Amino acid sequence: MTETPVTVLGLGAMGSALAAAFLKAGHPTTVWNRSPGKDIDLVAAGATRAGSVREAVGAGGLVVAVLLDHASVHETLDPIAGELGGRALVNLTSTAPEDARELARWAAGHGIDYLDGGIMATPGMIGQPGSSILYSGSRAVFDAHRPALELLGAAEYFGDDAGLASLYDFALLAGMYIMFAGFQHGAAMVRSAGGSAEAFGERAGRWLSAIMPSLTAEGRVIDSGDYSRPVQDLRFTKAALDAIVRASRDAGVALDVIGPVKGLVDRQIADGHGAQATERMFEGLV
Ligand code: FVH
Repeated sequence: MTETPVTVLGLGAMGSALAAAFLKAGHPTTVWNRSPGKDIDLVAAGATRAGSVREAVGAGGLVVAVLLDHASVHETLDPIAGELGGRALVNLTSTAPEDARELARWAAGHGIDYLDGGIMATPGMIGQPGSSILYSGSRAVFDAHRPALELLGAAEYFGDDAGLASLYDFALLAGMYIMFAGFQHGAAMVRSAGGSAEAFGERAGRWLSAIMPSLTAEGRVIDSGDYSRPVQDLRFTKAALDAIVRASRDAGVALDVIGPVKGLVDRQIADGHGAQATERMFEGLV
């Protein structure tokens, strides 16, 4: 077998999916998990079980960590940092950008070549179209192991600042969570009239898909900093949001989601920007 050996540390839902993808493509794959029992299917499929982290990284090749959080990465790797010196480490554990940068400094201090990653996929999507993983940190690790990384999902490199991948990851997730909260607000309004959330989900999905392409143009306005030629000005948006807030109240729906959005618009208007483009809400966030 000529494929690079890979060690996967952490066999939760995501680590197991990643290890399965490496195995399927013929990479000799060594697996380790803190608690026993999660490697049974992988070992049956050809993975090598490691009894300790030291034994796992001793297998050589690329080391991929997919643990719960930043603290668990240190807890797992600190005792064997010496063994990782001169090796490539890809950390796909979700960590805040500053935590990723701290790990990159820690790795550099031990001579470890460190690449951080943010997974834009659920375990079931790994290796399927639609899965993508954002990387930053060591360009050398990214280039050397790109074929293996592409097995998991489309691989994109953001730069040598190790915090960039998680910055983009969390920026995308922030948008996703706020969009889901917006959907739930709408579903609560619809329920007040006996409508089902499932049917509303189908309708909302179509509506959101139709308007999403406008995000690029919205971003262009924000980047320009010129809000003087509004397609929709803040006064217009305020009238719409005031009506939505009134309708929400009447429907008995809490204002926790829509209230802060209205607050951003109200603040811009109070500052005298009512005739400017609605995109100016952005300025209240930075
Ligand atoms: N699952 C998903 O959809 C998301 C997609 C986007 C990226 N995330 C991140 O991936 C990391 C792992 O997620 P996961 O889904 O595999 O998570 P779990 O199934 O909960 O498994 C967690 C593993 O971490 C091990 N672990 C926890 N604490 C420690 C520790 N102190 N020392 C060593 N290992 C630890 C845990 O081991 P055990 O509980 O089975 O012994 C699991 O292997 C995560 O950052 C997501 O945010 C996934």
